[in-house]
Amino acid sequence: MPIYNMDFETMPREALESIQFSRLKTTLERVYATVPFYRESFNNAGITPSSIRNLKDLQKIPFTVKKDLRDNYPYGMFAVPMENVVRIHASSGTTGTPTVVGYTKRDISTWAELMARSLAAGGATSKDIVHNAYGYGLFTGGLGVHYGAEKLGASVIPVSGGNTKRQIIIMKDFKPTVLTGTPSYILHLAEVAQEMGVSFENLNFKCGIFGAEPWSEDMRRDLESKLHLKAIDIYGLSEVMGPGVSIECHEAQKGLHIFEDHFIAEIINPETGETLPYGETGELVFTSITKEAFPIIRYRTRDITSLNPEPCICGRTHVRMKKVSGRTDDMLIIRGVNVFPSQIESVLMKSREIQPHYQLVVDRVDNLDTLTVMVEVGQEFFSDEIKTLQNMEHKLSNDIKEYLGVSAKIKLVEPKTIQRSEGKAVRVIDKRKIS
Ligand code: DLL
Repeated sequence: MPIYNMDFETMPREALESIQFSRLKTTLERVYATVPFYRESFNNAGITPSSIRNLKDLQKIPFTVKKDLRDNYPYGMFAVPMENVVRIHASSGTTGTPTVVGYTKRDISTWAELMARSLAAGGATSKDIVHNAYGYGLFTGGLGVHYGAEKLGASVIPVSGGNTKRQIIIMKDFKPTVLTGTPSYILHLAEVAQEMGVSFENLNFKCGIFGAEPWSEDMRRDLESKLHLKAIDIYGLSEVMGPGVSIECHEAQKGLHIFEDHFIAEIINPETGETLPYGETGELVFTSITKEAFPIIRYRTRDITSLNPEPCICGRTHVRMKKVSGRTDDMLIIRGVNVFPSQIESVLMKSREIQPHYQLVVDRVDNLDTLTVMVEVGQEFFSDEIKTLQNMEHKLSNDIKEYLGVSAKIKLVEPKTIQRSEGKAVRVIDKRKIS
């Protein structure tokens, strides 16, 4: 599959870094002149844009965190007058004030280019028909993929999330070849297709471009075998742009290439804020270097990953980030042991009796943290034999203890008990936070 933007995506490191530095300087000068938050934060650190003399100097600049965006709600972080803003997106705001982001015409065009690059990297071409099941609206998934697919010259079906039975009929009749959506919603689509007697084997998909939430390698294998397609991981976040910040190439599927001519990535130690070398795992931090309406400087994503600068067999030179295992704020600490929901997912999915629908309930009983894993068992295994189910629960609990070192109570539940998602799945219910 051709690389969409050969010049930039395969640029030698030295040339890439020189472009990064000049774009960074321009961005820093702009935010210093136009965004009071950045001017104040630079002043407090005793720096001005001219103190940044090379890429490493970026580390002198203070971080930006989600709270800063909330404090400047809704438009305080915008670097252009509203008359130049042509689009607004926002996070769902389930955990507080939503974060609001804006785009100029040029930002929308850059985003479309990066999404066209992404779709091409995932295996799509102008001949493809894209069934886009990411939600359209304030969430960046739907429109992000949409504009990128059009830019690539593909045909987009803007189905959005939900209305699942109708989606299956569309898949049969319109014969789309590329599927996009969150892994948890796609799993639901597969389930409904099966109920309707439709086999993905008889549909026309060749690849799926899935992201917006963590999903394990085991989930990837499950989706690939159920859907008969190649499942590609795409990453992004509204604060930095939306989908299309990084993507796996279909050739290697080994890490997600970050579009470094638009974003500078760093990995930091989340406790100390110190920048870590390539290969080490920590929190991902992004600086945007081409955005006009909503530039972002050293934004702490809370996503946990590592960076790999080695050249890739696909020819792209941009650094790759490892599949995101989870967020610092999703990490569960159960009696002192750190565990991500995606690690539990991996263990569960090794059992053939288990369906990939689960929810983790964390509580505190007598001052001790407890973890209960509610997971669905396949219809064929859901017998009335209490003993069989108890044995299964016992085995899964042992597996979790053995692989992850954490004690968990397993509760096998009937098929279709766990609520299905139309967007991002809710994996954790933390009762400690509720009470
Ligand atoms: O989820 C943008 C997006 C849309 C990405 C469609 C990919 C596909 P937000 O709603 O702002 O934006 O959520 C961003 O979602 O910080 C990660 O925690 C998580 N996330 C996104 N992609 C992945 C992924 C969109 N591939 C937050 N793997 C990010 C794991 C992901 N987590």
